[in-house]
Formats: sequence, structure tokens, C-alpha cells
Amino acid sequence: MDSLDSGQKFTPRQDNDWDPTLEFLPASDSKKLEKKPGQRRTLWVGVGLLLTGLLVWNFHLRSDVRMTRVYIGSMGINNQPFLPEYEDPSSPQFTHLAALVSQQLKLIYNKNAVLARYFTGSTVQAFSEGEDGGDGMVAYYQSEFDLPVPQQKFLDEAIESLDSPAESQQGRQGRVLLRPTDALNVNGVISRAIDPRMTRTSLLNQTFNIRVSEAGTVQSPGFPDFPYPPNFYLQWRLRADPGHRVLLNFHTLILEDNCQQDFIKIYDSLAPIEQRALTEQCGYPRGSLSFRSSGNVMLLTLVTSELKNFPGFRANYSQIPLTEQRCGGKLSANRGSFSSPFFPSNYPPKTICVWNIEVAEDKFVKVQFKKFFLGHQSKPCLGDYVQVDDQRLCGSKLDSTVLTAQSNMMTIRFVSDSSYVDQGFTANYEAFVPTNPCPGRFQCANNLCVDRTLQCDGWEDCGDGSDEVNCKCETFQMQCGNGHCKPKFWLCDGVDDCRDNTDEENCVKCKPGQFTCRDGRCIPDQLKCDGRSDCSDGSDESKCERSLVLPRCSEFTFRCRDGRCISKLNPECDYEPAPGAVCCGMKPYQSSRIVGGEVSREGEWPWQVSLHVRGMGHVCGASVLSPRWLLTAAHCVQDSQVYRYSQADQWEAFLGLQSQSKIDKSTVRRKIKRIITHENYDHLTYDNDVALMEMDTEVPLNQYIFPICLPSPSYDFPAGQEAWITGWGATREDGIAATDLQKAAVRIINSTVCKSLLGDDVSDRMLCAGVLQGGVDACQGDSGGPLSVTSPNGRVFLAGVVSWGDGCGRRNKPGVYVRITKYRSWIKEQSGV
Ligand code: 4AZ
Repeated sequence: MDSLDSGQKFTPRQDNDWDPTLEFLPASDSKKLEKKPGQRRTLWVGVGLLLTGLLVWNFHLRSDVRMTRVYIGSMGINNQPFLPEYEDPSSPQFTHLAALVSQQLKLIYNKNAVLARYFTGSTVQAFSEGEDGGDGMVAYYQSEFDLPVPQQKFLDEAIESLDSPAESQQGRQGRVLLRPTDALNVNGVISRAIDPRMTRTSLLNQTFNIRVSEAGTVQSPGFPDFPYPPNFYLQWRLRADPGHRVLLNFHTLILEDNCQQDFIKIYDSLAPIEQRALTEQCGYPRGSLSFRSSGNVMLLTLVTSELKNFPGFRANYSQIPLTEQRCGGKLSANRGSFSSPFFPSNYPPKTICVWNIEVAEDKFVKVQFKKFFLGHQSKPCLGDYVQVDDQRLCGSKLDSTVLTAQSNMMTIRFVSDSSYVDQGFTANYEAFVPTNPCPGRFQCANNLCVDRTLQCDGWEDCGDGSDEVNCKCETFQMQCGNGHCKPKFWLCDGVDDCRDNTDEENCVKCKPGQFTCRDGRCIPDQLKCDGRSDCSDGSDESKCERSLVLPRCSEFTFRCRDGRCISKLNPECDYEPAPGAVCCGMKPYQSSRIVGGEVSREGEWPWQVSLHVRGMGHVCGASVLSPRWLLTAAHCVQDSQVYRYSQADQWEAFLGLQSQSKIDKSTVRRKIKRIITHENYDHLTYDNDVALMEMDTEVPLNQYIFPICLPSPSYDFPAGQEAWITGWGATREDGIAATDLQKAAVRIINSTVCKSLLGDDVSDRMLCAGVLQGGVDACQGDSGGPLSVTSPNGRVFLAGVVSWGDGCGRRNKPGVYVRITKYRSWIKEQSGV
């Protein structure tokens, strides 16, 4: 039995974590926001404005209201070799040097009128070896100022004005300020206001000093048996040997979702200086949680609040020689690849790598960035960036980017600044003959070479659309205004497939005597309801009074309850339900993290369920099949080393949910009574990746909670058909989960094509869907959720359950779903639905 076997152990401390009346965001209660009529409203608005004004005046404008402002900083000291005693704050050496640093700070502040006026004192928190590995060292301190509230801005500006390059510090604030014997050769001061969440008055502080030369683990107090304690501010100061960096790898990290309450923050420093923050995490983050310092120190902090305490974290630490990072260099082969240091792990801060590519003189060079995650984009790219000759790239890019040099040389420079790190990039480079850049292949406008078979196949493979222009369309294709060819199936289907909307223009209503198919085609009225599908989407057979009864049943016929087989395509639920009867798949709206998706509207996907594991928040999706039964993926309910996901009591279902941060009156929570995993689920191939969950009590059905239709075994989801994926999963590969329910449109993909793209693991019990250009896909955390297809009569069917994929949103890597038509009878046998 593992150490997390008791449900209790994961129960957040506060009872109200599982309280159905809990409100995360009070504003979600519309009653509380209800406007009062007429004069009363005006009166309240007036009183509100007055109070707000008074508050603003009281706290920001009244000059007699004072505040304490705390800055955290570091000071480089040149002429002081680092002694082991400096690691011990009770040693006389520490006390002596700390006094000198405090004096030095006082002198520095005295040179600035604003700082001098409000300064109250400094305390030195720690020392470390110098950043450059030389003779110097670094002091970490906290300085406090007492000032009238309106002066805060000026004080911040004055503090920031102290940041300056090493050389100017020396002249301005170095030896001249102290007697020569006491002089500190200061080579750089940097300070910033402390993160206000770390100064909450209720916090209990505790600091741990750890030498990482011997590898070990750090964990939050109580992990994994008890939730971390409330109201703590914990710091772990990690020190490596000189010439080494600290490596911190998270094994588990589960905190409260709200970063305002509980969070960890990691610094490239021994003090929490904002300018040195490497990352901040809360909730249940996924992706690379591996961090390296630039020098031999790192600070890990954990701040917890009064409410809702979660299991916390466990991380492994160790040290690696600075020399281990080899990046940059000369590349002279005809083709090759390179990536940011430690990819796909996060790159360290303060890194510079330069690659000089030089190929044969008669060739040119091009480089293609396949993954590119350098944090948030800044304008112009100032923080972390890649510079290719004279062009800078920064931020994160989903599509691959190709850059070309008009010569046989190219210089690529990767720079990371001193804060916030990310995964980095991988790139391929290639030499090409200027007169024949893509021998035997198609040359895209951006100089990428793609297989000729991908040209004019209806999919954009170049990333710039150039493989789909000037195409001669096949008979099964239509010609878009911009020259692209797209499957005729997509004509007049309400989606702008051409990207110039020409497939959706002139979707004429058919002449009298003709029936308008949903795909826009016109067929003679007589062909409607003749038992044969004449519109390519079967819409001529979807609302018929009668169907043709066929002499023989086959995979392509629908077996009625009485055993007869009819020829109608996808006939389930194409009747009007009797008054009061429940029919599935009805959307309350007529409108129409997921990678490449957008936020859904409330109630848009009433069968979407969020499955939470106690203490962990959202883990998987599911679909409502009936007031009692949910369908999810079997891989969501497999035990791991640490968690007992197969146990029903670990789970809670949230129905009618839109935002993970807000439970409102449409949300219903249910405990899970029973989990039925498919008996042939194969954890290696993900074959038969389905599981049923029975809720402990039935849920009321309404416009926010409604079952999706289950397709019969003969239901056809043709290749090219539009389907929708929905979920709160990661919004990019290795990214973090979405807060609001995301939706994205994908297309069903032909099984043969899918097998050729993903290999033989794709069984006939799986269904592929995606956007082959990439960028739109289900991802981690969407698993178990629905792949929804709207039938011609407007009802929505569960075509698939999110199961697996080769990454998320990669080009030519569609998502793989459980093919629900293959499980219709299993679901019926197990649940009766
Ligand atoms: C997952 O890890 C996962 N791109 C789900 C779907 C896909 C990839 C990964 C499909 O749960």
C-alpha cells in the first residue's frame, strides 16, 4: 500500500474545500450583482463612490498615513574571498561582514535624498560565492523604509536607480564611502520590492540551508502523508560547490490552484529578488519542472495561506558542473540540429549560446525552429530571445518557423536574461543549392521543403499555405477563391475552410422541387427519404417518417430494437421526443485546454464533465451519458505509484462547470460510487481506453447538464466530418491546464491515413481526429472528455473519448480517440444506458 492510500490524507484542511456551497468567486453569484431599481440604485452607487473615494484618499493621498516597504537585494563584493563561516549566520565572521554590508547600504542610501529620508535599517540574510566564480562574493539583504503612502512610487524609482553595471558601481559607491580598512569593493547592487504575498502578517517563516553537493530531496512539510501547513513562508537555500550549478527536479507538485493563496517561487539567488525569479507555480502544473541556476545558489520558496492546503511537493536536488552546459559552436555539416541548453528541460538563466553555421560556399543555409518556447513575448524582444543573423525571435511559437540566409553562413545567438525561464527550442538547419533548394521535393514560399504528395492535398503543410495555392483540384475537391483545393464535403458546411470564406459563399437555397442537403448540395425532392443517402452527409435521410427495411443486416445498416435493419444513415434520435421525454445530445445554444482552441460559453457543452481527484483538482474529462452514468478514459483511472486513481472514493465529478476557478449555481458535484474499467484495456497500446463511472446520486438534467447521444455500432463518422473537442487540458504540449472550458473544431481523419501517420498502435477501435497542419488538438488533461459530432438533425453524438496522441498539436499527428461505435453494447451491458 502506498503512503497516499487514505482519502483523508489528501483532504484539504478546511472543511469547505468539499463544501457544495463553496463560492470561489463571489461575483459569480448573479443575485449578488443584481441591480436594484431606480433611485435606490443611484443612492447605493453614490455611497459606493464616496466610500471608494474616501478609501483611496485615506490610503494613497493622505500624507500622514505611513507604510513599511521592504526591498530584497543583493550586493556583489569584489575584494572579499568567501569563507565557509559566511554560511553560518551565528559566526563572528558573518556578523562582522554583515555589519559592513549594512553600513555600506546606509552610505549608498544616504546619497539619494528619497532613500535617505525614509530608510530605517537593513539586515543581511546570507552570503554566497561570487557569481563569476572568482574571488568575490555576494551579500543578500533586506532593507526597510518607513514612508508616507503617496511616496511609494518615488521610493521604488529611487531603489531601481541603484541597479547599475559593475564598473559604475565601483566608482560611485565603492571604497570612497568607507574608511579604507573597512572598504567593500561593491560591484553591483540590485534590489526590488518583496513579493507582497510573502509579507502577509500571518505568515510563519522558516529557512532551511541545504548543500546540494550530495544529491537529495526537499519536500513540503507533511508530504506525502499530510497537507502542508497553513500560513507558512518557507525558504530552502540551496548551495552547490563553486563552479557548479544547482539542479532542482520536481517529482510531484500539487498546490492550491489560486496562486494568490499558495505558490512556490524559485529564484536564481539566495534571496527572493524579483529580478531573479525563475518561475512561479501553483495548482497542479505539468510540463518540465526542472530548473537550473546560473551560479551555485538557488532559492526555493513556498507560501501557503489559511485555506485549502494540498499535498505539496517533492523535488530532487543535485549539482552539475558549470562546464556541463555545452552550447553553441561551429556547425559545418550539410544538415544538423541544435537546441537550447538542456532542452526539453528549462534552459538556465543568464545563458548565451552562439552557433556559427558555415556550409559549402556554393550553398545557402536555412534553419527551421520546430519547438520554440521562450516565455512571454516582449516587444522588442529584450528578455530571452534567439537572433538569427539580424532577426530576433522571442515568445512562444506553435508553428515551425523557417529562416533563410542568402549566403553559406548563418549565426544564431540564444540569450536568456536573469529571470523567468522556459523550455527553449529545437532547430534543424540545412544547406541548399540556391538554384534548386528542394531536390525532389516541393519548395514552400518560406523555403521549407515538403513532400510533393503534400502539395495540393487540401492541407497546409508549409505553414504559410504556399503548398495549397494554384492547385488543380481533383474531382472530389472544390476550388477555393485563393486557389486552394478542399474536400467538396466542406462546401457550405458553415466553416471557413478556404480561409477566404469562398466555400461558404453562394450557398444557394435550392430551387423549388429540390432538397437542400446540409453540405449545400441540391438533390431532387424525390431522393429525400428514399432509404439511400444521396447527400454526402446523409442529411436527406435524417428526418424521415419511414425508412426502408432491408432484407439483410450489415455493418452499414441500423438494427432497430425489434431486430429489423433499416437503411437510414445514423438514424438515432432523429425523432421528436415525446413531451417531457429526455433525448440526448440537445444543445441549448444553436452556436456552434485544448491546443489552439477558444473559450466555450456556459452551457455550450452540457455533457462535459470535469473529474477531480481529491486534493488535486481537475485531472480528466468525462461525458454525461445519463443522470447516473459518466464515460471517461480507462487510462484516467489506473493507479500510479503515488495515487489510487482506480478507487471511486478518490474522485469527484463536476457537472455544469465552465471555469475551474468558479463553482456557480449551475454546477453540480457528485461523488463516484463505482468505476467500471473496460476489461480489455491495454495500458501499453491504450486499446479499449474506456471506463464508466457511476455517480452516487442522480443529477438533475437542465440546460447546463445534459447527456450526449451514444452512436449505434453502424453510425458513420466519415473522414472530413467536423467534430469538436472540449476540455480543461493543457493549452500546449507540456503546457499548463486551462481554467475556462476550451473548445476547438477538428476533422475526422481517415483510419488508413491515421495509421500511416501514427503507426500500428492505432487499432480499429480507435478514431483519429485533428487538424493535420497542427496547432489544434486535445492534450494532457483533456483525456476522458468527449469528441462531439453534430448529426444532421442537430443532435450531438459522442464519436470519441480523448485517449492519446503523439504530443499535442504537432503537424501530421492527429489526436487518437476511443471509437465509441465499437463500445455501444459494452456500455449497455455495463450500465444499462
Ligand atoms: C494526454 O496526455 C493526451 N494530442 C491526451 C490527448 C493527446 C495527447 C496527450 C492528443 O492525456
